[in-house]
Amino acid sequence: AAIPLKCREIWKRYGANEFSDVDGFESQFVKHVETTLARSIYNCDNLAAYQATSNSIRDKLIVHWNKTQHLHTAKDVKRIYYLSLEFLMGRALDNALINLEIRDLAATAVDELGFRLEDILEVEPDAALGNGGLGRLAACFIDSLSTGNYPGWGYGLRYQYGIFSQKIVDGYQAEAPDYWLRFSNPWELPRLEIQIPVDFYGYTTTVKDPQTGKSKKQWNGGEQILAVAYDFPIPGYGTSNVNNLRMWSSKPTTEFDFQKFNEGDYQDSLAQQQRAESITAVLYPNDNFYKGKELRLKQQYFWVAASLHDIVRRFIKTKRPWDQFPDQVAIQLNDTHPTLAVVELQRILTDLQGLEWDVAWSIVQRTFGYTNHTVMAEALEKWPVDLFGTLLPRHLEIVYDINLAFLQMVEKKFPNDRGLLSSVSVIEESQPKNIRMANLAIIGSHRVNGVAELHSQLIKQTIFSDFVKVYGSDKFTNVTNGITPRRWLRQANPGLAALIASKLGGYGYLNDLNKLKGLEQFVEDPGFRAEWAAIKTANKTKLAALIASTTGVTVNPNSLFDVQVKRIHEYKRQQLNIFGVIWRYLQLKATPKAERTTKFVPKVSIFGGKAAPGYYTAKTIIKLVNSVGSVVNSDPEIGDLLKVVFIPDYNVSKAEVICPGSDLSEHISTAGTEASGTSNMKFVLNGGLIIGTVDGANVEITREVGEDNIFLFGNLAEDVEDLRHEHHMGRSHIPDSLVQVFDAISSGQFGTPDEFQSLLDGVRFHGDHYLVSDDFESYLEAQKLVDEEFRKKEDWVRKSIISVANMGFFSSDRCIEEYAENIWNIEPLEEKV
Ligand code: B1H
Repeated sequence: AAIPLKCREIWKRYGANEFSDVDGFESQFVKHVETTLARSIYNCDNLAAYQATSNSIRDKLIVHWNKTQHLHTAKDVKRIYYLSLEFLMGRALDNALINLEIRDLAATAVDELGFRLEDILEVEPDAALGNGGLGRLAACFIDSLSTGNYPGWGYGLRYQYGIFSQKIVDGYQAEAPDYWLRFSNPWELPRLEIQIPVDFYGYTTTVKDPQTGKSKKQWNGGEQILAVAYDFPIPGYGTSNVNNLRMWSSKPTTEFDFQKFNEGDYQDSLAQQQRAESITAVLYPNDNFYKGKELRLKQQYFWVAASLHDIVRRFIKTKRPWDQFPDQVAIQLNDTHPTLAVVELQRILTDLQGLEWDVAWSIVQRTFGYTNHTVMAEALEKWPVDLFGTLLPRHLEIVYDINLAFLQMVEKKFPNDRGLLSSVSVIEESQPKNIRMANLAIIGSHRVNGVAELHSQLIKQTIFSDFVKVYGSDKFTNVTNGITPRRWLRQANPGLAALIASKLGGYGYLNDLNKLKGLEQFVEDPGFRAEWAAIKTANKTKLAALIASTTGVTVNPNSLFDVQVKRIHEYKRQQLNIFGVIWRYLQLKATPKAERTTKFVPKVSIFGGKAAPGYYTAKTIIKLVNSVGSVVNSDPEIGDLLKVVFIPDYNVSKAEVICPGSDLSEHISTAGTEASGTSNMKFVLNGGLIIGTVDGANVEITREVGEDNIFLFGNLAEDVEDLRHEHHMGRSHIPDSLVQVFDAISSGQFGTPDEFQSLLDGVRFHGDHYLVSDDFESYLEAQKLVDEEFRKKEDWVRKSIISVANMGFFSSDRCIEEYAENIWNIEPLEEKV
């Protein structure tokens, strides 16, 4: 109901007004302490100060959020919806202060109120609703959507537990729950009135449409669960545009099973309802690995159904004809996890809205785009047909109909090609049968993109080559990943960001990252280089403090900090790194004391990352790193020449300390396995150099920064297949250096060798799938070169500056522009304030 005209004057007069100076902030802060938190000057600790600060900033965001949403509705713009099962956001407060450009103001205000901003920021728990690169990419993308003034929403799940917190006990990983919602979360707006019913199970029937007289299919769901919306406002930088990230939480319906009640089973009927909450209870902790669990499929459908219902409802309000749906709505599938959306939209359009199949299908295809993030077989989603059909009986019928129409099209184009049909079919005719979600995503989308040039080429040549045959190669494209410079430079590295701003005439480069190129003209300025180097040292000192507080190991910031932080996975090859560290240790010990410092640069080898709880080999690698660390770090002969540490519980906020503090970082996946990598970009943007294989985005980083500024090694993707074949034919060659490393481990030099045996045997006897033996020597060579270059201090700084100057391409702002132009067909719209 609209407010009567005569009343609106009062509304206008008292409409929410935002603070714009220190006084204004302080008054909001105190108001929140006293009313929102019901605390006072006498019991305001850092937690309360964090909450009062966050609530004050959030109020400001909401004012902009409302204006932005109103504008988008009024202008009836096309929106992009980014569907991702993971959003690895990290902390929100510092980021909001930076994007709103009120960080200094807030720092002054909280200081005047008796607090330190740094302490307040540390109170915030990470929103860790993601595993690794895929989830963090989604977080960078929504930041760039807002910054670029694109009308864009994210849709995800509000897990009560994010990725587990990692403890190291006795050198082993132990998992503990991440209860990030322990205190109320000021960054979310519960929309308890938005409750969308989602059905599961049940059966299908054929009914007669009373209007048309035609018969049609109907799904009679068996179990109903409610999706409740929680909204996270996403501020952009240099704009007042605030987009929305909507996260669904599951809860029981208020429907009550009276039949059970009458049977006297009140307790049980309530208990069953409570189980509804388990759907969004926890994030699955697997990175790059598929596991066919029913609850996971339930999560996927729950999320997709609620999101599409929301999107469709918003479209219906515009009163446009259905064929304009793709002109108003673009939906991006972040991996295959939301592929059910293809089926659900087809169901909504046909079963519920009464559109003809072909008309509906054309709308579906024009709406979706699909991003592939991996070529590794073990990560590709395939749902058993039986499981799928039990949970979603109507959707299974639709999948079969989609597939039938598709295969008929293929058969017409390529008659009698059984091999082609069986490879592109959505159904894998195995025992038991599976639904190949990637095939469904390709068929249901108008565009498929990979996440780096090499990877986008590989998907066309390998896993999706038969689809290139069917559709031609224009359907396949590339959008190389990127990162947001707000969080990954300004927030993580305020010192470097300020130095750059002083040279480039302010912080304008933060949303126009190609401006970094202007730094090149200062490379030969010794004063500038000295400042650059001093900032790196300060950041290393900060990292050393993190290492000391989390591992108890003291490291010298003058050493070379060599970092590998990312999920622990055989394909990422932390084992190659630690074998190299052992080799270095053996060499050090074998070198006469007097010669050690001339031959070796003092080095700290820094590891971090989580292993999936069920991934035995990954956990063994963590144990080996810690075992090597405890031997090396306590060896009095070695001292500062080598330290080995494993930083526990690697997460976004730790990455913000680690990336700026590295001299060298390792991105050493078996060629062809790391689709892109994004931490490689974060390290280089913070003035670190990288050692890496010719894989993923390393290739494009090399192109941008120049071959002289990166340490590449190893076999190429095109040779991997042949090398694996050689191993399987029993023609493996373990280089002598690696034999010595294995002997040292087997001799018990790093603790009980039994538990490491399988790790070594994987290389020696089981085909060395990740080609550790093939790349080991080349890796050691590259590391040797690193030592030599690191000694030339001034040249190293030059490399660092030139690298940063050429990182403009890797801003996620550029990614979003490319998606907008080539996939979403969407324009930015800026609110003029
Ligand atoms: C990436 C995943 C992934 N690729 C399945 N695939 C998951 C697959 O929970 N699951 O089932 C979770 C994650 N994640 C990463 O995506 C790639 O390995 C990186 O190379 C890439 O940079 C990143 C973003 O594109």
